[in-house]
Amino acid sequence: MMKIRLLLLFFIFSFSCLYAEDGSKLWLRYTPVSKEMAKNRSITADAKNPVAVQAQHELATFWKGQSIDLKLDKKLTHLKDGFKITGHRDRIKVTAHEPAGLLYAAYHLLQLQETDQQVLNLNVEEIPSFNIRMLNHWDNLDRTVERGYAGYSLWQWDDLPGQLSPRYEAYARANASIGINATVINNVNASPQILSSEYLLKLKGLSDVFRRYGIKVYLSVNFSSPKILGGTSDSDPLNPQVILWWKNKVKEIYSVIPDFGGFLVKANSEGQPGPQDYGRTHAEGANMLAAILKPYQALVMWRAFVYNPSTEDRAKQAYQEFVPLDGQFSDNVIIQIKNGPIDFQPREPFNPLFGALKKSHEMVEFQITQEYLGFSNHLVYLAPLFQETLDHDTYADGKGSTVARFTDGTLRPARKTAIAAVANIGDDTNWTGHHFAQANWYAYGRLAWNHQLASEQIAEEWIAMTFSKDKQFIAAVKEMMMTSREAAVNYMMPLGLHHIFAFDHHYGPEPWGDQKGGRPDWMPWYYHQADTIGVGFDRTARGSNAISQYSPHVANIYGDILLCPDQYLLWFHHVPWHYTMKSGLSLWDELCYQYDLGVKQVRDMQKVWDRLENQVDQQRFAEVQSKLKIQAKDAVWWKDACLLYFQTYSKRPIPYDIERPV
Ligand code: GCW
Repeated sequence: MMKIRLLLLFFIFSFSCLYAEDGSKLWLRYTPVSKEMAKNRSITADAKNPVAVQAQHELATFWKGQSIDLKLDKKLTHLKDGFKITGHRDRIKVTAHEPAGLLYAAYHLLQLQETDQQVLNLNVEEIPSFNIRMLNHWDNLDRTVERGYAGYSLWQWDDLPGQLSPRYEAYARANASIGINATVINNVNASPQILSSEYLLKLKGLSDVFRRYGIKVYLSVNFSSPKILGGTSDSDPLNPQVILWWKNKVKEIYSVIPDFGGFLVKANSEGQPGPQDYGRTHAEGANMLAAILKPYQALVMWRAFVYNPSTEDRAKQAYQEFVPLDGQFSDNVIIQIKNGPIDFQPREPFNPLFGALKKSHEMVEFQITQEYLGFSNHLVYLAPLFQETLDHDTYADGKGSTVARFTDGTLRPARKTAIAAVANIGDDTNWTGHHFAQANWYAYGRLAWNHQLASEQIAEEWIAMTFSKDKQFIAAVKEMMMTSREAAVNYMMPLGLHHIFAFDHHYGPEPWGDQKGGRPDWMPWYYHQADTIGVGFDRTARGSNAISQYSPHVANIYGDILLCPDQYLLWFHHVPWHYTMKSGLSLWDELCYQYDLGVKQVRDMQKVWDRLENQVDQQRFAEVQSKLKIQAKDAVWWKDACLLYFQTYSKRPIPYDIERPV
């Protein structure tokens, strides 16, 4: 009797484990092939490299076809770390130039299988858009994560290198499955300690795991490390002792991590040290590190996120600092530029540095973690935002000079091209806090691999692999995801409003915020400039003239109130409350309707999700449902707070047909 009871308990336990849908598996839910099927197959690889072996292992475990032959071909340099697949389901040939290409091909095949696509007469050639497809972790050594909303850092520094959490491998595998091949482990507000011998050994523990998945480790470095860690008299990049310290440090890094990727540097930005502390330029600072890293074929990613409290428009400052240095950076330096000129807002026009730097390598930095998008409480699918930036036409080299083509090597040939995004990953069971935030990690990887992919397609793939292959289910969830970014813009800051977030934490609205004695460029009024006449930041020639940093074609459009798209109107113009918009409504009424629309869109998202209850496992259904409730509440909060505040200036009534402020 006892035995039967135990057996029963065991079954119940195994069953609940099998069906526990806590989101930990991400989009990797392949089911292993049966023993029977595994017997008669041939999955061969001509390479013994651990990455190739990993590819073979994935296919051997999950691929339901008959035979696959994985081959490396050193002649196919044009493939980079991409791949070629020919054949049909039961007889497939995969060729790659790099072992990682075989691994990406394996995941490509598994994705086709998992999304029920035909695997007949395959003739696929995939070449990634960027050489380096990178995640930036803003993880601190005490395991807090700056702007992280999914728990503590994944990196368990106290246990490393002796103990390796199984999540390191799961993390690497998830990244490899979407083509991510580089990771910056630590916060750009970097602790010098990361370069200590003790931490380098811990890092070796991580990099040994990541290497099997084709992922290179990079570090954010603090520019004052020589002085703080090495005891040099200063950290002046031209001081021979400082240079020697960095040389020895880099040598030490390579002695433990032979394929180390390079450094990411936030210098002279938001209080971080940098070359300017010693009267040197960003170029002098970057080149010093670049020269030391060059023999190792490593790179310096030098961030252009710089601004200081001054009378100058913050949106103009990065351009002002970096354009005069154009041509001075070494060829293994890449300038890492945030997608917009302010700071990861729900919507920004593109950063004018793209295209303006003619002789420097440049790369985009996105933010996957939702610092300005409701943390991990709001469902906001970010592929449309990423795509919007990549597709922006800068016109810097004439029509078709998109941000993507400037950074992928097409318009500015580069030794290495790259793209980065700030990760949204933490030690939460489901990795990202919100189940749907997993889609943003996924989408970033897919776009970094191929910036021409459509957001819709990426959403379809992700939904099918993460939730269900049911066509109607996919269509409904996709629609919800595709509206979500516009919804967030509408209920937070429509029509080009920006940075009206609560001070410091950036969660809710605080357009009235005015921290006495605080930095003026961190105060919301600086950005919306509401007064009794109107609202918006005048960046035309009458105002800050930020418009002049764009190519004439773009400047003419954004600078002309009649031509400027509504979505950027208040970014570039101070517009009277009574101004007649393209819709025929006054600016004030339009603003009210946009806020109201945002709320309605979230309510619609709730309805869509509620209708899908029977098609989603109970746990994920309930967790997403409760997050959507928070989002709907927050949307109302945003609408009411912003409208009631702006109304103190507009002195106009809120139209009768929108939901009354509560
Ligand atoms: O947006 C700001 C964030 C800071 C961040 C900084 C940056 C890492 O509020 O938390 O610091 O950007 O990108 O350096």
